[in-house]
Amino acid sequence: MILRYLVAVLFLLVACDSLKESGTELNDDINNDNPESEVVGLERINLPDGFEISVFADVENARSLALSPSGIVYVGNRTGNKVYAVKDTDGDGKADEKYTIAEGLNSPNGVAFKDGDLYVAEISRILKFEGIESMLNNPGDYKVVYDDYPTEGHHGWKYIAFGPDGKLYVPVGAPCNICKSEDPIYASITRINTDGSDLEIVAEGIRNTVGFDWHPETKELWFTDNGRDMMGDDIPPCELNRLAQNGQHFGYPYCHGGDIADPEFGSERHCNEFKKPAWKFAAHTAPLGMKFYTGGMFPDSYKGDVIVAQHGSWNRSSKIGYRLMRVKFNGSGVEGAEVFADGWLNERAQEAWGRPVDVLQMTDGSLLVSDDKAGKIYRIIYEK
Ligand SMILES: [Ca+2]
Ligand SMILES: [Ca+2]
Repeated sequence: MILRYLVAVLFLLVACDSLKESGTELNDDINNDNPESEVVGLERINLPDGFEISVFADVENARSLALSPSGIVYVGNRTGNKVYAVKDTDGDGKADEKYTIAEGLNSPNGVAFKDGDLYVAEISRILKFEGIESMLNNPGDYKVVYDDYPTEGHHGWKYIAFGPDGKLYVPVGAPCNICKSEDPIYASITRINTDGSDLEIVAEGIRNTVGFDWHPETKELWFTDNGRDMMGDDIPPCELNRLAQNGQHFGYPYCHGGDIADPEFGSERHCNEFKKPAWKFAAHTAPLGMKFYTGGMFPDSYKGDVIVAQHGSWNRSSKIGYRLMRVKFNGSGVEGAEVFADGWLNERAQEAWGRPVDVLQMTDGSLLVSDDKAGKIYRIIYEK
C-alpha cells in the first residue's frame, strides 16, 4: 500500500490519459509467417463475427481524425508536431495519398473541417487553413483564429469539432491530475465562432475530454471524460456524459463518477449538485474519441450506438483499456456497453503494442481508428 502510494506520488503530474508512453515493444505471440503482422499484429484484434480490420494508413502519432466532404482524412499529432492529410483515391480501402499540411506546431491534436477550411487546435491556439483542398501539396500560411486558450501542457492538447450550431467546440482540460482552478476556463468545454469571436463556456466540471459527438436525433452533445488518478485501481470511473443543457457542471474536482466525493475537494460541494455520467467506464481505461454510428455498413443494431476508443491505463497494477467499446443506446439513453474490438494489449505480458485514440465514420459506413502508439490508422468493415 505504501509502495503504491509512493509510485502514485512519483507520477503525480501525469493523468488518466497518459503523458507517458510504454517504451517496450511486444516480442512474443507474433505470427512470423505474416510480415505485416510483425508490424501491427492485426491478426490479434478480436472483433464480432463479420467484422474485419486492416491498415488504412501509416501516420506517425496519429491522433484526432476529421473527414472532409471530398473524402480526405485529416490527422492531428499530440507528441508529434505535424498535421497530415490522407486519402484513398481508388476506393480500395487503403490510403494512397499522404500530405504533410503543417509541421512545427505545438501539440496539434485537434482537427476539424468546415466549408472548405481546416481548423487545427494547438495547446493555446486555433489555426485555420483556408481552402486547404486546392493546395494540399503547398498549404502555405495559416490564420490564427484564436490565441488565448491557456498555455499549460498538462491536459492542454485538444479535441475539436463543429456542432450542429456551426460553432467550434473546444475543451480546456484541468491543468493537473486533480486540482481546483480559480479561472473558470479550466475543466470546461467552450465554443467559439469560426472567426474566434464570442467564446462561451458550455459545460463545466470536466477533467479532460478528448472526444465528443452530437446525438444524431436529439442533437445533444455527448463527451468522454477521464477520471483522476491516485485513488486506486478501480475508482473513480471514466465517463461518458450527456450535456442536456448548456452550463451544466459534471462534478470535477469535487465529485467523480456521480457519487464519489473527492478526498481533497469533496467536502466543499455535494455530488447531488452535479450532472451524473450517462455511462461509467472502468477506471483508468481512458476513453478518448467517440462517434455515434449512423452508417449503413454495420448491422442495423449498431445504428445510434456509440463506438468509443479507450487509450488504455498508465498507472493501474494490471493494464486495462487499449480497445474499442460499443455503448448501446435505447433511443436517446444508454442501455449497456460491451467490448467491440480488443487485442492491442497483451494481458499476459502486460504490454500494449497499440493505443486507440479516435474513431471516424466514413461515408461508406466503414470505421477508421487512429493509433498513436503503432502510428497507424485502421479501417474496420463489416461484410454480411
Ligand atoms: Ca487506395
Ligand atoms: Ca464527472
